[in-house]
Amino acid sequence: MELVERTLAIHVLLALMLQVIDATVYEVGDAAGWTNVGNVNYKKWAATKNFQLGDTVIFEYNAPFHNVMRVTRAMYRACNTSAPVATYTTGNDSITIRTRGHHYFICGKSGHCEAGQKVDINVPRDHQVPASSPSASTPPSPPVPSDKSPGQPSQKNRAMSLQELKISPGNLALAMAALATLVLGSA
Ligand SMILES: [Cu+2]
Repeated sequence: MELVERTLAIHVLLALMLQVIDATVYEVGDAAGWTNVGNVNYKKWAATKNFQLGDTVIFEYNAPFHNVMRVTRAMYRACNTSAPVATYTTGNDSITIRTRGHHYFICGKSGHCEAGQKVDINVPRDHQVPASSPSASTPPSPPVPSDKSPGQPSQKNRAMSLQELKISPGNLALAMAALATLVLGSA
């Protein structure tokens, strides 16, 4: 129990850190940018990427001549520009991916989507809970000092779970005793 809690807390922290470190910025279409000229294959472009939560995609284009519309899957497939979820028009639109699954973008200018100016940014959903940490992408010296800073993450964890129990003043002494036991136990 003790070890499991601590391990879990460390894994969660590690996963959060890796997520920040791993955040990548992608220029949609690379050097070509966001355009309907030159038959840029955005499907192929996206297929070579491994999009993760926290990644940012940048759409660069000549602002009056293109835009970026976030749309549903059906609208993406049909190149339907009538009711976008969101529209970006600056010519240098930076969008950070915060949710898993498909993120469909098309150009809203007439005929552009049909000409291939559409892209599907997909962050796969089949990721496991950080319990079985990503060993492949873990840096060689991650901060996993199970001896160095004993109990720090797990104490925090416990403090939170005690708060969630909504301890009444009458039970406070009992709670403190329980906490002390847990803290001493973790040493
Ligand atoms: Cu366009």
